[in-house]
Amino acid sequence: LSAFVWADPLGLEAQLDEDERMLRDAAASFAEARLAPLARDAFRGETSAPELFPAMGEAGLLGATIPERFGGLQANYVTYGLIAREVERVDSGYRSMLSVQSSLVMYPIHAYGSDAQRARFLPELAAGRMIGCFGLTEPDAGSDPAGMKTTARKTAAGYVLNGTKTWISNAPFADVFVVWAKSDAHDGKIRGFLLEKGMAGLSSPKLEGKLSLRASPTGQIVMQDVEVGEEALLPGVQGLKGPFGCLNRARYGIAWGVMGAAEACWHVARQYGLDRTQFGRPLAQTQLFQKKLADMQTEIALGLQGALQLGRMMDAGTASPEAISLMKRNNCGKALTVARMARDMLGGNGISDDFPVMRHMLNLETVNTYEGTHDVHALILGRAQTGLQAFF
Ligand code: TGC
Ligand code: FAD
Repeated sequence: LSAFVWADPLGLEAQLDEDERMLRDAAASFAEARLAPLARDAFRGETSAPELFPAMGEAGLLGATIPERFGGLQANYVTYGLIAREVERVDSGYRSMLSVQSSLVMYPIHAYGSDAQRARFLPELAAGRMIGCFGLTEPDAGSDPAGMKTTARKTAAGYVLNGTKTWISNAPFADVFVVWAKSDAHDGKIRGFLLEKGMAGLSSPKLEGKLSLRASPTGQIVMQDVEVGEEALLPGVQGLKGPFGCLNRARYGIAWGVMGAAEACWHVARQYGLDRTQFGRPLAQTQLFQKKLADMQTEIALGLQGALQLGRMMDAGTASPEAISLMKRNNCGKALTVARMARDMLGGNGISDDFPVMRHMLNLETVNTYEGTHDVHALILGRAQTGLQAFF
């Protein structure tokens, strides 16, 4: 048998190929050099940093799975997950900025867009010269997006959009808005539209007062008689499977990302326990402390293995939406538990932003809620194994 590697007990590293390791290392260097120095103050000040998009673009982190001819890396889904893990190791808000751009804006334009839409938007979004956001949630339609009220009314020249989207990541500084609306020209079915900053009747006010994900600006998308031409419609999809096709990719990335945040908390707690002495011995030499470390190590090792297997299935085309729900739900819940444990293990210092654990813990409250809440994913899995619908 081999020697035990405490930080990688199930040998994740050896299951990656050379390209995956190389792109992961590049993302880790970027996150450490460019994001880590900003994270604490960004959380404290709730500051927006649109300039991070061109920096992420230059580092090749935006639209990793998009073909090279549109500015992407043409990398596999495992690589996309590894990038999310490295960025979220620093802060979930930065991963949010990245995954909205990649999975919720570039993916639908690539998968459902016209040639003209792809050519116009994808290279700009990949370079971070344009910032995108994704508007599905509304004040009265969160877990149940089928209840949305936003409408697209057909006109001779195109459509007129009316409605309000809320809790929209990147909205306050977005240039491109992927908006989902019920279209009267398509039997009331949900269709996707690409709106652009500056259109008459379109605004995106910032939501203030978030106690979570403060490095990632969140806003509304308010549409009052926004007129668009036919070229704004995403032609390739209709119905809820349009937005859900995007969510599948983003939820998958989150399953990796939250493990990065959890690893950061675990490593900090371990080091803290080695450095701090109480009752004449390091905290790390007490049984309760070691049990917590073992629990963290176990959940993270299992969560990473699950994420990797799901990534291999994504790349092979065998992943199901339910398998994605399983890993998104499990890894968010486990990451939150790890972060709460780490917060406790640091004692009073656990609540200080001199350490990242409480920031991660607060961020993970959002990540456990968005992209389908923990309980909504339980209902998706419950329905899939019983055949019984328990949503309503
Ligand atoms: P249901 O009857 O289940 O499905 C309606 C249609 O949609 C299709 N579908 C999917 N297609 C692909 N992938 C999936 N995961 C899909 N889930 C459903 C389905 O096949 C059907 O298609 P068709 O052609 O037969 O009509 O719909 P329902 O209304 O019963 O849905 C219930 C439920 C709970 C599954 C769903 O609404 C849900 O997942 N709710 C959660 C909402 C959510 O995740 N919102 C996310 C908003 S975006 C966000 O949070 C971004 S945060 C980003 C960041 O900052 O990182
Ligand atoms: P609700 O749906 O009202 O749920 C409230 C509670 O009820 C939850 O605990 C839920 O699990 C529970 N619940 C709901 N239905 C049931 C049921 N049938 N049975 C049992 N329990 C149920 N959305 C976007 O479209 N784009 C974005 O970019 C985006 N970014 C976000 C960023 C942040 C910081 C946050 C906080 C949210 C973001 N969201 C975004 C919205 C997010 O997806 C929603 O908040 C989420 O889907 C939950 O919807 P809700 O907040 O309306 O909660």
